[in-house]
Amino acid sequence: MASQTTGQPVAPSVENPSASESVSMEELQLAARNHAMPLEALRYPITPAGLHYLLIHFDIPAVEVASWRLAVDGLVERPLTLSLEELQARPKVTLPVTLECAGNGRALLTPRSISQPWLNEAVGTAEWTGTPLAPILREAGIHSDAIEVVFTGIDRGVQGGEAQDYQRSLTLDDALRDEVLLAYAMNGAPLLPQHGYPLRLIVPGWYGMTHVKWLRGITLIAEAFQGYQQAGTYLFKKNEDDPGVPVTRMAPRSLMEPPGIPDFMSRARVLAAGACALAGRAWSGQGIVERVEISTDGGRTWQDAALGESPSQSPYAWRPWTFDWQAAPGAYDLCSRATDSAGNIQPLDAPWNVGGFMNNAVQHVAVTVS
Ligand SMILES: Nc1nc2c(c(=O)[nH]1)N[C@H]1C(S)=C(S)[C@@H](COP(=O)(O)O)O[C@H]1N2
Ligand SMILES: [Mo]
Repeated sequence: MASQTTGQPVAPSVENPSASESVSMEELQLAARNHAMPLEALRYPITPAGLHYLLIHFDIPAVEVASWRLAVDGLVERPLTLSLEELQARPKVTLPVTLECAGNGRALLTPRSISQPWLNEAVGTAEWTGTPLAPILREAGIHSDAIEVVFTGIDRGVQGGEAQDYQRSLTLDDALRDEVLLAYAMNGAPLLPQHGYPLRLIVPGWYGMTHVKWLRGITLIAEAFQGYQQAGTYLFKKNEDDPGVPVTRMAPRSLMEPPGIPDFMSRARVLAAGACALAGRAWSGQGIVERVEISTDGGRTWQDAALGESPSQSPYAWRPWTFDWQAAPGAYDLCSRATDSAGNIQPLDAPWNVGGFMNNAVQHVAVTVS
């Protein structure tokens, strides 16, 4: 068990973006459609579907499952057309997977990149059930010229001035990994309309944009895909002239279930003095989380938390952590930070970038103990 902390009381830091530049009505419009996971839902190892975060670029499409088909085409020997029933009759896998939006933490970077203004909570873990992708690609017969696989959703819209279907690609090697699934169920029930009914891609370990919802097409191609969601965004750019590096796997992050009770407007926490069991979850797509540390003084000093097992011991789902805190009266800035098996550690400040991606800086939870 973690030892008792004696951190000095410090002024709580505030995460509320009202401290910086105002959020626009357009950002509010996006934020009202695309909700985060309320932090208290960190108590559930598997996030109830209605509490899982949501990100929908365009509209949730209407789908008639009787006429819906998945097409597998492009550089294949035998193009396939599969109904939902045919996909469900194939080998079935259920896997807990943590999904996080690549823009999680965007609104906490200064200056703020203008898009969905996430704080820290664009995350969720679900049990996804589906059929592995690789055997389907192999059945279709992969042409020797194929180097990428493009996944196309039914949804359509305009972004960056371009009318488009929502499309993302993977290299053939990434697409053929065993854990990549075509999922038709979430937490044991058919996908909800907002989560991609009837079928979505699940690419464990990768940021959210990769997991194409409302999937209708899988196309093998001989060149690097240049669609907007691949080549026009999801690039980590240090400045506007930087060609950028593609955003792929999730950087390590941990979150704390806020203790005590919240203030309605600021969401700062109020807590009675005494023993307080802090808890949260941590994940990484670049390795396994091997360590979580807690700070009660805004990241000046750290102590180890106790780590538990991920749901069903899935290497692709978050791990729970706990920390026994003896809370003395005062003001605290509680933080947690994760380290993964690849040696990545959450920073106190993540590097600014044009799109506001991959901000895995430690969370600050302002607490007043009385
Ligand atoms: N077809 C389609 N797939 C999509 C998106 C989308 O807008 N259209 N959004 C992506 C993004 S950016 C994220 S973060 C995840 C969110 O998945 P969720 O809403 O099920 O949590 O879906 C991804 N898949
Ligand atoms: Mo996202």
